[in-house]
Amino acid sequence: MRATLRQRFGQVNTSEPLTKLLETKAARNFVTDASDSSCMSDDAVRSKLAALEIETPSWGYGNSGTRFHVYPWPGAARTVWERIDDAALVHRLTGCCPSVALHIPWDRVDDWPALRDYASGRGIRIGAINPNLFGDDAYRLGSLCHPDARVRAQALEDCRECVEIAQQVGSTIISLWLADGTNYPGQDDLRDRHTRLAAGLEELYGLLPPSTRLLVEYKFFEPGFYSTDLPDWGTAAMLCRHLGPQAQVLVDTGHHPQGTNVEQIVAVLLAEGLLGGFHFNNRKYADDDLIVGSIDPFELFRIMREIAAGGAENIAFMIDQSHNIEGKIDAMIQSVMNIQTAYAKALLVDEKRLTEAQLAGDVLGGHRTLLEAFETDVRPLLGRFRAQLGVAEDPVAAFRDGGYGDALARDRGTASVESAYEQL
Ligand code: RM4
Ligand code: MN
Ligand code: MN
Repeated sequence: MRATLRQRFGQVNTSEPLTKLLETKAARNFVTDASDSSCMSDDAVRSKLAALEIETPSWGYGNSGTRFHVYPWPGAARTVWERIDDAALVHRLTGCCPSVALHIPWDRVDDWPALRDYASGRGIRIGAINPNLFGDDAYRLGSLCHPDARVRAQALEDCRECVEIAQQVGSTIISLWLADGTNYPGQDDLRDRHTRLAAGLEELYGLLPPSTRLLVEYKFFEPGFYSTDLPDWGTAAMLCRHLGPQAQVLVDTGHHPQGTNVEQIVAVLLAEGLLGGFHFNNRKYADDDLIVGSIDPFELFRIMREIAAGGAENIAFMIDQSHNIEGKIDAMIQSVMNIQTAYAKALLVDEKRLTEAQLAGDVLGGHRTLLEAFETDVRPLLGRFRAQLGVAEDPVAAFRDGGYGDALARDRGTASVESAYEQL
């Protein structure tokens, strides 16, 4: 059983001895070119980049806003069909975003095979299915952790529907974020909530077909301001380990307290076989959902460096972003490009020199080795990579100069939107 899952998922939730990972690390990193440089060759970097598929979120293409106001963007997608069109356009322009994540019920349709065919007719597929367990009045006090068993049953039913949808659209990922939490000490029993959560996740896990993974997302606050039932990676990892190999942790880069060392979380989850995927975005203060790498490109580099060192196989690279004051499509493309830039730099780390510095206790030497890769101008390399894919060197410019925005604004008009996500 374990061997089959390992083949299917690559690195899976396992307690295999970590010494094994040390051996594979050495093999993975010292890809040398003919000149015997210990950096990865240009060809090798480009083939790693070609293997990096980035999933974009349907909810990033509609109008969204803060709790203060929604500023509608001319031509923003109004329906799930238009959101798929936009995701397909991003894939056409970047060559590396072949799937789109859906949020249920925001993206609900009557005929799922028709939606799957619509997506494939546009050159993409449907990716992670995200059950939305916060958009119903019943969920005021939580979903899987709600004190009332009837609401917990409703939440599980919503999850069951998502598992069925995933099967119908050919998706193998259920990506679960719970808005569950409390606002005040004494509002509910924290230990009981944890027990309810574990029980609910166990039931959900039991519904998964063998080929499907459950990615468990954590977030330290919001909408709960006192406690969140899945507040951190440790809780998520503990629950995933308890559930079994089809459960892995999803790291949303905006879901940590200030100053958290996110790349260390990534490193540890990778080492433990528990890293299932990412929701990329950037933040300054809270869960800001800004363009990936816009505030802290060095953090993005450090995260991608752990991926470059640990292996990207079977990790779901997804964007979770919303655009409140900017256009949707070019912002999404910019995020994709920023991830690729960070990954290309990360792949250029001179691993041999780095290891030597680390073993010699050369603190500054190790640090400078990382900085050297971060400071490398990878634009020419990315230009060559994109030429090879047959897309423009600067896909954002291609979108802006290609008249796409004007055409969409003409066809779709400007919606009048009252509240954020409910009316994507
Ligand atoms: C949450 C979390 C989820 C996303 C919702 C909209 O903060 O990041 O992944 O689906 O927002
Ligand atoms: Mn997220
Ligand atoms: Mn979030």
